Amino acid sequence: PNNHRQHQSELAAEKNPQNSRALSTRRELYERDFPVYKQPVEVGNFSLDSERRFFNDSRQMRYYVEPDRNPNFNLRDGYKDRFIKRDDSVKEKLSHILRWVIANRSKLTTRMTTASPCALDVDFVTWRGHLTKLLTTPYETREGWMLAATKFRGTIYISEVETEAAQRERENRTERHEEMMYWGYKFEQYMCADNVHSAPDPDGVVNTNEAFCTVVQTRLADHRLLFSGEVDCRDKDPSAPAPPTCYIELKTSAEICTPKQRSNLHRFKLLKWWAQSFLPGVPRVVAGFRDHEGVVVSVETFHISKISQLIKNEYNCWRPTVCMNFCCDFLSFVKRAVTEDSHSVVYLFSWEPHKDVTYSVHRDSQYSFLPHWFIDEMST
Ligand code: 0WD
Ligand code: CA
Repeated sequence: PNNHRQHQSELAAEKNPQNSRALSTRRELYERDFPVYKQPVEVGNFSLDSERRFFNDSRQMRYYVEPDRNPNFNLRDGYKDRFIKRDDSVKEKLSHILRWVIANRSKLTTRMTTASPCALDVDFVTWRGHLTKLLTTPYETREGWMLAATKFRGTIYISEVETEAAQRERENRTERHEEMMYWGYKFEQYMCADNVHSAPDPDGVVNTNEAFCTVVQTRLADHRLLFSGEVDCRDKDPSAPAPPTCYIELKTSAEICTPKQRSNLHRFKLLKWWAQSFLPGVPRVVAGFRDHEGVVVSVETFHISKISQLIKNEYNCWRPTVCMNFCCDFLSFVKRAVTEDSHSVVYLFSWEPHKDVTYSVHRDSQYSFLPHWFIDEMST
């Protein structure tokens, strides 16, 4: 009987995209004008140190250092002896953002009353990475996702839940894959200095617990968003524009030797790079292209605002408007579904490629993710 009901609801979704229990991810449905996306404003930032401790400041900010035209960065250096890896089995959920919210609550509220503690002036609080996944969903064919949503004092908090497939993948990574994950962080070390006047230190230790995160506020159509994202570095010129415009995202990618490889970069990687940096208003991605031995042989800058032009000539390519309209419609879907305002109720949104987004409701379950200290603090 369960199967039967699910089949019925899929049929309904097919006929009626407004079906209240399911949301289609078919690209054709999101081919319309680009929605309003306000220029993101940095409202704060925070740092996580080598032991993953939170600081409400920019102590982990790093500065971009222009590399040689033909660098020779060996990304394998230090993997065995100068690498401290964050324990990614520890699920931090939204905790760092929530600590930032508590420390900066007055910046996020206008409706001050003495009678009751005021609500935040935003509809959604989440990680930038979760929004990136939403933007790329209409084009994703391999990995599904699960997002938990809780409405608390008028604001909807969205936190990822690791899927079983993602957990299996994390627990069964090959040694080669583990090492290649290190390469991205090693590239950052070759490209970034700790101070405006210092040079990168490739002899140092790579510690992936350390992070600098921006917190931005913006609006997508009628959704007021507050999210945080990790930032690799900033332009060291003191006259550079204010954050987030001075920020630079760093990437590594396999060296491009054929037109087919360039086309694949445009069709698949630039989608992810664009979505991730467009959201917080980071204007540039600097990519290091490496050979199979992990040596960076060239560096190229991609301007986020020029990416839609760059991909126009690719056959059957992704479109920014589809990404943004899907995200917008998903957030509307969440607002319609998440009706009960309670810290202990989770609406769990799930998606698998080639299926609709659906959700289930969980009370006082393993999925509840707002910590007690946050609920207590926001209740005073
Ligand atoms: O627990 C989780 N499931 C997640 C935790 C998922 C996503 C993020 N996070 C947390 C971590 O605390 C991390 O410090 O968010 C922070 C980064 O947030 P984000 O900016 O929203 O995430 P995303 O845009 O996916 O990644 C940005 C960078 C990555 O750079 P690349 O160039 O590879 O996209 O953050 C790093 C990585 O360097 N990163 C992470 N660092 C620690 N834990 C994680 C993670 N789970 N995911 C990405
Ligand atoms: Ca990066």
